Amino acid sequence: MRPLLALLLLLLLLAASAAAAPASAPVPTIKLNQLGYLPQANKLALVPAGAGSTFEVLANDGGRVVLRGELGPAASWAPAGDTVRVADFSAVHLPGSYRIRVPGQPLSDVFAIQPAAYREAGKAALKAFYFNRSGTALAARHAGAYARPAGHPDDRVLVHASAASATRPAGTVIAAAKGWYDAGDYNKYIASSAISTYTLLAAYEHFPAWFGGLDLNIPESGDAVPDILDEAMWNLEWMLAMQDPEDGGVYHKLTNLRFDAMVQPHEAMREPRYVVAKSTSAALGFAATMATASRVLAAYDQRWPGLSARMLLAAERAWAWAQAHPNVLFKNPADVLTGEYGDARVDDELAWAAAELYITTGKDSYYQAMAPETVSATVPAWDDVRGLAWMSLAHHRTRLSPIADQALIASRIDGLAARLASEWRSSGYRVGMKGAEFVWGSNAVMLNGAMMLVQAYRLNGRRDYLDAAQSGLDYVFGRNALGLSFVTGFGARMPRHPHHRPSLGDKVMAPVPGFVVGGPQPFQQDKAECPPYPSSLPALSYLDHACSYASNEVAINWNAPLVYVLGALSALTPDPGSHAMTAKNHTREELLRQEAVLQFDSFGNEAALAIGLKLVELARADGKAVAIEIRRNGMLLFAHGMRGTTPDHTDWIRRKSNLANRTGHSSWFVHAEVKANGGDIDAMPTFDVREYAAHGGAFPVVVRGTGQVGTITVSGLPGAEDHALVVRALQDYLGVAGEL
Ligand code: G3I
Ligand code: 9MR
Repeated sequence: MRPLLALLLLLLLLAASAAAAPASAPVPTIKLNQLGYLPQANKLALVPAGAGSTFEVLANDGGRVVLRGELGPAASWAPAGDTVRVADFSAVHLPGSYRIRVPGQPLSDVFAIQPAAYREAGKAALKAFYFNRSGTALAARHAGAYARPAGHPDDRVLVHASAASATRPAGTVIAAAKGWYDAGDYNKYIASSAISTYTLLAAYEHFPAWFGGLDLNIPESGDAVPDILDEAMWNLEWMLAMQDPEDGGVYHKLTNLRFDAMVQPHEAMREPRYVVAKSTSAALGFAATMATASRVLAAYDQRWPGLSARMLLAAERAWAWAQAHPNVLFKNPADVLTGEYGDARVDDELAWAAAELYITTGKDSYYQAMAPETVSATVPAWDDVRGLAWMSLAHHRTRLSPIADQALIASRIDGLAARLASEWRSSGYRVGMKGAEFVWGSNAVMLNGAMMLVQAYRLNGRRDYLDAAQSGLDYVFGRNALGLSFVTGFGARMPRHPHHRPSLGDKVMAPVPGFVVGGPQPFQQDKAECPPYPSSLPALSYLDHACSYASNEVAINWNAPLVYVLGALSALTPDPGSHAMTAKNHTREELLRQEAVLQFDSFGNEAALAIGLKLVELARADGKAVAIEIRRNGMLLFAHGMRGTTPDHTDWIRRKSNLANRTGHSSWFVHAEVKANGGDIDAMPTFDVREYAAHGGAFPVVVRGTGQVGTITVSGLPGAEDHALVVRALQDYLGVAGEL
């Protein structure tokens, strides 16, 4: 056959199979994370019960057995009606590709263990936001095969009767351009935008080095701003336009009267678009997001002059509107049939907005308005955002004013994580979700749960919280009842027919990559429009069919926690070969020995410069970003913040070096001491955590015969790694060989 003809036939065949009912890929018997694992992560796979009691991990090249293990006890998981045993192969660290073998079962899929396991997926999950941009053409150089003309410019939007005001009567034309399409539809809603945009901003705020290093190949790539923030800006600009300049109120959504047909954005532009009614939930979600953005973007005032201040003003005006209109709940007007995002309770939005405004402004009145003792912590969702308040307070805890109840913040985060981790430990599938939590967007329930577990791990370093978060990601990438990676474009088996208008309307076979689909849930709200579901069990009630908006749609507020968790696990899971691994296990005596050996005969400006530059060089070689300060008798001799570091690191340096100055020891030594004595490093009785941080990274500069004259301090990595970096630089400078 002529090659061209063969290609044509192949394309026809592929097209036919895409249009037909979805072919159900066989469910693998051994279920694992199809994206792979980080070398030092907890690594679990699921094996059907009754399949024997041992497993082996085989190297994929040649089948050498690298691990033999016992399967865990058979355990059931009601949401899937299944009983399984767990293969725990965490002990395999070496990067490579592997399979799992269980006697009598087909071999598992090939999976990888590698340090960058989540980098490409993290980039794609972020790039998905770019692919959902409204009001702009996607050029081939950025979008490849998914290039498309612009849709929905929204430069002429009508004020709907429900949103009419004296200065903007019904029919007034306003502009509210840019923003992301919400999901598989082409509308834009403040509720989902708020939690999504916040989650991206928080991802950067918490892990600036990891996220700051991602090049997304979007139009703004290469400017002075990390791509993740440029992408967030696309939606923030739209959100700003959703505020009525007259009274500070915020429109609930910008939509057609009814959903567009299942066509490409530029083909769907005949319907008029409206801003629809203001609501309290929109004003508060807007206030929280703008307060966060004002804080995170403050460092980029040169790029966007005055923007940070303008956002804070917008946030405070929206807050004031909500104070004056505390209970305007949104309902779709009779002629509007698009997504409602109606929310019966706004106390959680109020707590969240108050918390963000408190953190950004430092005004105690906002803390009081939050009434924190009345606010519980739950897994975030578009209609329940109180968990975000705790997440932000926990991240900023050391810089809060004295009014903040530090113990309450820690206990809310830990209490939620403890509940999720206990469910994780006892569930057959080793996930933190019960049957009742399988609602529309169940995958995002899993991912937001993982995001909250990450907060607890960051707070108290309990490894089981990190492991439970990892399990949430494993579930989404294939360790689930369907054996399916729920993210388009990633995994051995993945959704091919998401409810996503751009994916359906384009000429490309594969859906736009990087989107997590909603996932299984038993209510099947779309069943009148779909072929029968294969099961009504919560974790099996799923259709890989474009009809299925209730189980197979994509949405910005589901992708945002995917982005967060991919980055968080990459940044937090200890790095193998890194110096951290050795530093972590040092005894008290060994840490004291470092201090005794790494002393100077003299310490001047040149020494500080050489050591500072050495630190930069070592960090660079490891692909890490750190901030560094070296002082002698209080005077600054060297300071540098590598690309990806933030003012937060400067504050860590201040507090870690305070501790080294006060105690005469490395801050990592103090950390180890406090832990060994059963203390809480974030609530030390003798040290105010606002002034002192017992985390590794500050090392005393001791001149023999004189005593301590200064400090060398690094921030940006987990404490053990910051400390180990300083030790390595000092060894190098002082010529001290061997393991220290
Ligand atoms: O929480 C209750 C649960 O307690 C109850 O047992 C269960 C069964 O009634 O329902 C649960 O509530 C569901 C809720 O989602 C949970 O978040 C509602 O039934 C369900 O209708 C609701 O679905 C929302 C859906 O819109 C329909 O309004 C989704 O949350 C929401 O993510 C989705 O958002 C849509 C937009 O409207 C339009 N754009 C696409 C987007 C994604 O599908
Ligand atoms: O495409 C719409 C999707 O974004 C929404 O989540 C979903 C529920 O509100 O509705 C979808 O639109 C469908 C509509 O509700 C019913 N008729 C068919 C539409 C496209 O499948």
